[in-house]
Amino acid sequence: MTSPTTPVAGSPITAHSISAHSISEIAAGFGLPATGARWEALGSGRIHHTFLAHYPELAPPARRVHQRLNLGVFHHPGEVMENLERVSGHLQATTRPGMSAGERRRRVLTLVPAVDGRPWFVDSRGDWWRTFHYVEGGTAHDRPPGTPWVKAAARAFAGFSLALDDLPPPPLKTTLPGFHDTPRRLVALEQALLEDPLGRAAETAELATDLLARRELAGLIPRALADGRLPRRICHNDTKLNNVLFDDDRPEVLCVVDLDTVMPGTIVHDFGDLVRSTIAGAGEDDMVAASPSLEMAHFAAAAAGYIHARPGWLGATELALMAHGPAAITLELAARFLTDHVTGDSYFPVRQAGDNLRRAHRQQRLLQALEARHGELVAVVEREARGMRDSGSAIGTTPP
Ligand code: GN1
Ligand code: MG
Repeated sequence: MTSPTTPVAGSPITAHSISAHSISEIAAGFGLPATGARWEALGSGRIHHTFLAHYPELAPPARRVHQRLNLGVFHHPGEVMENLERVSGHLQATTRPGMSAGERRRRVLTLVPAVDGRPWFVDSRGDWWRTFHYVEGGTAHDRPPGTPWVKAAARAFAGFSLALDDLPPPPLKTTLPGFHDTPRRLVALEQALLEDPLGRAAETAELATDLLARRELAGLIPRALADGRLPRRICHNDTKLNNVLFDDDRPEVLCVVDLDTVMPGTIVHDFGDLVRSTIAGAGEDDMVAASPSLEMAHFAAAAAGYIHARPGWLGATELALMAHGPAAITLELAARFLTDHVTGDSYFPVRQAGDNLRRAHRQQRLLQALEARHGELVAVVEREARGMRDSGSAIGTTPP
C-alpha cells in the first residue's frame, strides 16, 4: 500500500512542510474550499500526522481535522478505515438518542467522507488522508489536571467497550496483529539485540536483561486470554490519557479518539495503559533520576471508573488481573521503545538519538515502582470491587 514517495514511519512533517498545493489537493479531495484555509499541527500522537484546518469559507466557518495515515505502521489502511467507520457509525446510532446531530459529533468521532464517498482520500503522492469534524470545546491532556479527569477517562474508555458490546458481526479487523502480545514483544527485543544493526546493543544490556527477565509477567494476560479465562471484548487498545478529549472546562469526557487499534482485546490492557499514562508524576518523555512516585489516588480513580461503569460487568478474572495490567503494559512499552532504539527509531519518532532509550528507561522505572506497590494496587481493586463481590462475583488477590 505504500508508495515510493511515502516517507518512512516517524519521519517528521510539520504544518510548514505541507505545501499549499497539497493543502488544496486534500481539501478538494474532501469537498472543502481551499481558499483561505489555514493548517496547523495538532496534538501529540506518535503515529499519524494530524492537522487542524480552519475553513473560513464554509458556512458557517468551521474547523476540520486532517490526518495523514502512517502506512509504515498500518499496512492495511482500508481495514483500519473500515473498522473506524463501523465503530463510529455504531456509536453514532446507539448512544445519546435525542441529541442533535451537531452535539453528537462532539461526542463521537465523526468522519467527513471524501468526494467519491469513501472515508479516505489518496493524494498524488500516494499518501492516505482522512478527515474528521473537529470536536469544538474539547481538550486533550498529556497529564491529568487532577484525579477527577482520570476517573472520567476510565469511565469513558469502559463505556466505549460497553457500547461496542452489541456491534453486529462480522468481527472487527485486527489492524495490528499481536499488538498486545507482550511475550512476542520480548522476543522482538531479543532478536533486535542479536542483530544489533547499529551497534547499540551493548549500551542497553543492563536494561534489556532486566526487561527480558520478566517473562512471567509478560505471559500472564496472554495465557489467561488463550485458555479462555479472560474474555475478549472490543477494546480501544491505546488508552493513553490523551486519547480522550475532555470538555475544556470540566473533568468530563466529550469524545474517545484514536480509534485505529479498536479490535478484540482485553479490558485489563486498556485499564493498564490508562493507569500507565496517568499514575506517574511525569510524562513519557520527562527523564527522572529515580523511580517516579505513584499517584495512588489516580489509580483508585481509574479502578473505580472501570469497575463501576456498569454494575457487575467485569468478570472475576478481569478483576483479578486488573492490578497486573499497568505493569504488563509498561513492560510491553519499555520493550517496544528499546527495540525501536536498537533498530534505528523507525516506529516512534525521536528528536535526537537516544530518545527511545530514555523512554524505555523511564518505563522501566515506572514498572519497578508499580511492582514495588503491587500489594497496594490489589487492595485498591479489591476495595472497589467489594460491592460486586458481595453480590456474588469473586476476586482473588493472586492471578487465577
Ligand atoms: C502510540 O498514537 P499514540 O501516540 O496515541 C502507540 C501506543 C503507545 C504510545 C506511547 C498504534 O500511541 O501503542 O503506547 O504511542 N500506538 C501505536 O506513547 O503503536
Ligand atoms: Mg493518540
